[in-house]
Amino acid sequence: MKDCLFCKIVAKEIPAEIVYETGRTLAFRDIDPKAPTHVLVIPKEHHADAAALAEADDGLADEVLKTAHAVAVLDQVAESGYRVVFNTGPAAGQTVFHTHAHVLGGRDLTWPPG
Ligand code: D5M
Repeated sequence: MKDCLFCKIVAKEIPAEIVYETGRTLAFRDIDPKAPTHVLVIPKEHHADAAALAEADDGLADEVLKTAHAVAVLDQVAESGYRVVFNTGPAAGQTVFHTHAHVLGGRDLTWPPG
């Protein structure tokens, strides 16, 4: 999608530190990490938010979650525990409207998040 930051990362028009990739998903390190592991997992296809991704109803949301787990294994945080977060909508803090799962780990995470 034109003018979408994460579509530009998929198209390799903007650089990113890619850590894992499947046919339909891409995982790259967050530019402003909030934990030792902070990776964003996106569907390569543009969906504005998690609700739109769920609506796609073709297994893509499953693939995003599987990629999130693969990232946690790669970064060696799967055993100790990690968090997967989809900020959905402005009040939840979503700033980039190409849906993305934040994969956070490598430190003790507090609950509830702010
Ligand atoms: O999360 C949007 C996230 O996207 C936020 O944590 C920063 C990150 N971000 C923004 N630009 C980039 C680039 N260019 N590379 C990597 N990460 C980036 P949200 O849930 O929408 O607030």
